[in-house]
Amino acid sequence: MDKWFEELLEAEDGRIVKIAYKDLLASHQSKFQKIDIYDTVAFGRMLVHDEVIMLTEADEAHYHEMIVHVAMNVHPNPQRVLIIGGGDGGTLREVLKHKQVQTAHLCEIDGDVIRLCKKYLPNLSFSFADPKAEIFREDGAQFIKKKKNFYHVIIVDSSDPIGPAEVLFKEQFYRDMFAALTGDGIVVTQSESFLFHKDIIKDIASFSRKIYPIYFYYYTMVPTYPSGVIGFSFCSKKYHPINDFKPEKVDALEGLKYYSKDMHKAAFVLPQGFAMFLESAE
Ligand code: SPM
Repeated sequence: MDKWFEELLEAEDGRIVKIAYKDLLASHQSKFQKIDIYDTVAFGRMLVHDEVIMLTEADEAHYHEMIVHVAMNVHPNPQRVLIIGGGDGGTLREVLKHKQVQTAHLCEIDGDVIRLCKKYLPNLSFSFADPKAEIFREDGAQFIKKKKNFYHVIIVDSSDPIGPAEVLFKEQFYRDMFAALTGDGIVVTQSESFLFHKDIIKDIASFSRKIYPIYFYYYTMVPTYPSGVIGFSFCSKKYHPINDFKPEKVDALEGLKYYSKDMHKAAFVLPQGFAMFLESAE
């Protein structure tokens, strides 16, 4: 194993991730970011943006199932869904497993991500061909301002809060999503790791609690991310993520690798120190 990819994003904090690879299948500088796709030794194909791992085929289901199915199994009838980001297609694939979905919009700022993932990650990107899917190659922060009282569920499958995704971690964007939701809508956003990104999560929790009646943080395991875990914000106008969970909906989902009825509930159980920290965030 003589070729190694190194993710250095958090090197200043004393940690890096190294993934051995066989080949670099594609490398492209788009208008927004550098996009690389590797064939790794142990984790299948790997998508990287600006030297930060977005997904590997080995553990992408841990992320995509958990960013999607929690909200979709809490909302009683999520007919209209919006995904912001998610240009690889993994989140869209999971959304379309729900038969109630009539329209799935996906708004990805970087069309080159979609193009390359269609070619190199077919196990995720096959979802783009579904007739219920409509793809917009636009800035999600601008796209959302045009929608009012429309979506039952909005999922923000973003990269980290640097570069093109930075605006997706701001209070105004959460306010615009609130306006784009129906009266009982739910938002789920990629909200970083409770192990290493407490300040980011504290900010999101703080302004989300001012905007949404219900806010919770939950998490999943992604071994190829630097901390091994990544979390999500659950922001809801009406439905509680546990009290309004509809476990019978899980039985209809095919091909699950990580999400289950028990995992839905377990994901909201936080380590005591972080739970107290989050509770005190104002
Ligand atoms: N559809 C997959 C997109 C991945 N989105 C999340 C990427 C997060 C990568 N960084 C993890 C933590 C490092 N700060």
